[in-house]
Amino acid sequence: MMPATHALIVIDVQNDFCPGGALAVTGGADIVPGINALMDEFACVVLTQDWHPAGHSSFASSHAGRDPFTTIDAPYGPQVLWPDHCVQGTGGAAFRPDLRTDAAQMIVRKGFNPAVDSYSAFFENDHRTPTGLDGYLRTRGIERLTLVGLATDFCVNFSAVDGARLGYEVEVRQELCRAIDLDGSLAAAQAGMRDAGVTLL
Ligand code: VGL
Ligand code: ZN
Repeated sequence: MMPATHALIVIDVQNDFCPGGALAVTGGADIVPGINALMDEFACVVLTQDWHPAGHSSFASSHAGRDPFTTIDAPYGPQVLWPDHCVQGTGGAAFRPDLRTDAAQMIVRKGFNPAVDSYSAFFENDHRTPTGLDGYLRTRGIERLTLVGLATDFCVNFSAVDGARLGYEVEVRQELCRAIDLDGSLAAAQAGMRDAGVTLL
């Protein structure tokens, strides 16, 4: 067992990010057995769930004439436009059926603000509006985080960097993550995580 101060954070292991889903990440489903096994080692297990209202501002379909995987200047900074995904209450937003959700004590939903995306488990993409996870972890006495899940270069990356900035000791188990890798985004994310003091395993 890991010490009680060490939490496992499982990022967005949802149907839409796995093969067959709306924003499928190559190999996304392959990490589930390893994540399930890792849960047994942690007294604190948190899941995050991408949870967008229909018509969310991060969807290309909400912007006339814009294609998925292009970038716009949102009021809070650059924003990649995605295919419609993880719409609240849909099967695509559900966790992968083989993920051991019962082993988690906390599920953090994010991306529910129609006007602002939220990659990070800690803050919306304005880098200001908290999800509440920091308060949860602090009040449970958590000091160290292991991150796994989808996608390495977006939600895992933003969560890891924010976690390090908030003062947690953060490690990313890359073999239990998979990347979207848009135009070199994986290499950029790895460099950014290293710069923030995140340990890449
Ligand atoms: C994610 C793109 C859009 C992720 C979520 O979980 O990495 N990526 N929404
Ligand atoms: Zn999303």
